[in-house]
Amino acid sequence: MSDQSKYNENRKDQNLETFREHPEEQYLTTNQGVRIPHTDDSLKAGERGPTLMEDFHFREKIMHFDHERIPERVVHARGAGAYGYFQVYEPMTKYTKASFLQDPGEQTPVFVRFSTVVGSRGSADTVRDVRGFATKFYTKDGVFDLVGNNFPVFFIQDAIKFPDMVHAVKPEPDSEMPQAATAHATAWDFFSLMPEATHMTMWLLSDRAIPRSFRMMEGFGVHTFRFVNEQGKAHFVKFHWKPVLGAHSLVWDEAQKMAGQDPDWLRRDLWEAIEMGDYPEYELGVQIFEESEEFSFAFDVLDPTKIIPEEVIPVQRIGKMTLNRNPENFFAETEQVAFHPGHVVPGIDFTNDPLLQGRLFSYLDTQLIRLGGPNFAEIPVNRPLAPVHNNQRDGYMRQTINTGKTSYFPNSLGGGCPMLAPESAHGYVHYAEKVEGQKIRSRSESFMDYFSQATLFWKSLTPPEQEHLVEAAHFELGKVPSKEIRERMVGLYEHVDHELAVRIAEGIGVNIPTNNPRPGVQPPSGKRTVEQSPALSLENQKNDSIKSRRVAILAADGVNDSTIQQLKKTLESKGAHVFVIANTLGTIKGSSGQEIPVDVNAPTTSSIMFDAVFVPDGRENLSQLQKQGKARHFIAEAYKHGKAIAAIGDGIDLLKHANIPNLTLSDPTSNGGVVDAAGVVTAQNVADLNVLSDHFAQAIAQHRHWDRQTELVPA
Ligand code: HDE
Repeated sequence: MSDQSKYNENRKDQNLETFREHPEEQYLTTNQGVRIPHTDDSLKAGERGPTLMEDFHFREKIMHFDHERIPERVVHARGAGAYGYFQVYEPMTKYTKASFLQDPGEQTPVFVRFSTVVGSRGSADTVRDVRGFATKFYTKDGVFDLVGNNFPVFFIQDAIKFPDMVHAVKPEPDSEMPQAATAHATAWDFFSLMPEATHMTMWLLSDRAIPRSFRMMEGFGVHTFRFVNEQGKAHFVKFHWKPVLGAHSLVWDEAQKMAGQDPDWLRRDLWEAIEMGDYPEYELGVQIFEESEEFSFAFDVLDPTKIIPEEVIPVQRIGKMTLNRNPENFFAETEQVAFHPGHVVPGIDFTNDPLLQGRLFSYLDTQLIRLGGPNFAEIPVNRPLAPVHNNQRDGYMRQTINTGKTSYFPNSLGGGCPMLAPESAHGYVHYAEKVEGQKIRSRSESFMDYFSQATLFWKSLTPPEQEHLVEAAHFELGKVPSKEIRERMVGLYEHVDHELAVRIAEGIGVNIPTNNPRPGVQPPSGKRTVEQSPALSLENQKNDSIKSRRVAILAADGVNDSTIQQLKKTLESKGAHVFVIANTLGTIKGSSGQEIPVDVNAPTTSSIMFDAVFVPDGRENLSQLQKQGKARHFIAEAYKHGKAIAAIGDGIDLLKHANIPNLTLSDPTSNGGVVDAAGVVTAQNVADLNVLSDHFAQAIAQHRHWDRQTELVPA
């Protein structure tokens, strides 16, 4: 097979090219292709007279504009997408016949859309919310959509509760407030009455709900699915996405400020990373287990409010996805992409998870209202690369010109075509699961342990992560006027962990209810689970790289330019991006007289846009920076947010003027050496710059340093 014909990442790109419009060197035309010489004035009867009906260009232009909008997604309205490809590491033949999981030499094109859930299309990116992580694989055997989230569990167990849940979390219906947030009465009213949501609310209150970047976020298929192999044997499988950069989060203060300073933070980060060649990468992970193990766990594997701890069933990393191309048109691609958990390919099948089963209806249905009819699969981004032949016909906006006389099966006039595909020709055969039962509207008792995994989550966090969770609860529940609701929530958290409940109650003016029966059942004893799962803590994530991290250098005239150059060189060689920030754009003058280009001017930025900050030496530089409240605030805020900070020589003076109590800095009387105190890296002697740069890089890779006293920092 030649490289050209091999199934590879370019396939989808080539397929899209048929639909692209390129305006370069072209004349302006109407939709009918008639060239237009003038588009600034409508056709009128006299210069000051009425516009004429016959102005077809005017009518078409306005008509099209009037109809530019389609309904936004009822949930996950705000999102950002990217193209890329997936490659499996080893054939997964033993478990699944899915074609894209067989050949390590093959690249399967993908389109991914990341999203927030609650906010509308124009809302901010950094709100406290779940993030969607939906992947469309254009496989040889048709489209497979893995429509996941960045949390491995969900609020509810049965799809029939979804409209209630979404109505509760969305802006309240009378005032349409608040935007894009769960910190309001109806959300917590609902959660407080739905004990099954308790586990998910813990994730929502945790740092996972404010990711640093879509590129540093895990993804989860949530439900248990099935892998089915050539022999028809099935295994259960849970899907995970593991970001190669590790999973990292913002802090809440930063997230809130960012919503004002750059509401597009996450989509900008994704876009710019791809433009700069920092391609986001995620490994596909699977937890695979035998059907015979279905009842061996202390929870029901069909219950979407439960994880299978990685310490019970390890996550095998089976392949890697690389995102390497931004869309060319947001509406055509990111807005019109239509995901559906029911888009599966041979080798992947469903389970009876009642949330999954309900989703199988909802996603197809929602496309009808959103995209205007049943032909949405013909929209370029949605088109499979596998050929499509069937007897479905017509409908709004039909693109395909089906040839021939027959649109029914069986037929003889059309030679029986399109023919039925036997399993050997990759026909999809549903897994023959044995099912029987009485019609019954109720829930299995095996779904009714609502708390033990919320406890597992709490116990798996480190103390700083626990503190963030408690602070988040103070914020979220602090916005709930009803004392009864706040008290009910504390009552639920009391069943998770007494200390958790006490700490939350302290901040929101309620006591733990005295009459607080535990709803549901206790988990069965003697079955597989763990007391603690280190994999749940973000602090156990990979922190060995500073790739694509943003480092600010605060500078003014008189800065030591060779310090800047050297530090830049070291950090950029490790993949970071370094920005010189000064009061104005243009250039500043270095101490050697050299002009240094300014990358960002101070009025447009602040510390929250960076992962780390460096203050170089230079006497004049320092005397200017010390007079700038913004520069001092930059340091204090970065300190408060746990970020790596470094300064050398007299640059250290700015740290002293940043109002940070009890800072440990390198000793001015010592001859040399680098001090690294909780991610604040300093050296008096400029000759130590190389050692300092290495320490600084390690501090940046740590992501955040929580072992600091930040309460008194005024930022
Ligand atoms: Fe969704 N969800 N969902 N959801 N969901 C939609 O489909 C729904 C659920 C998820 O970037 C909608 O095309 C129901 C879990 C993502 O285009 C809608 C239930 C998970 C996206 C819908 C759930 C998700 C959606 C809205 C409960 C993680 C955005 C627009 C049974 C595993 C996809 C659309 C994109 C979007 C319904 C629960 C993930 C209305 C009924 C659990 C990532 O069909």
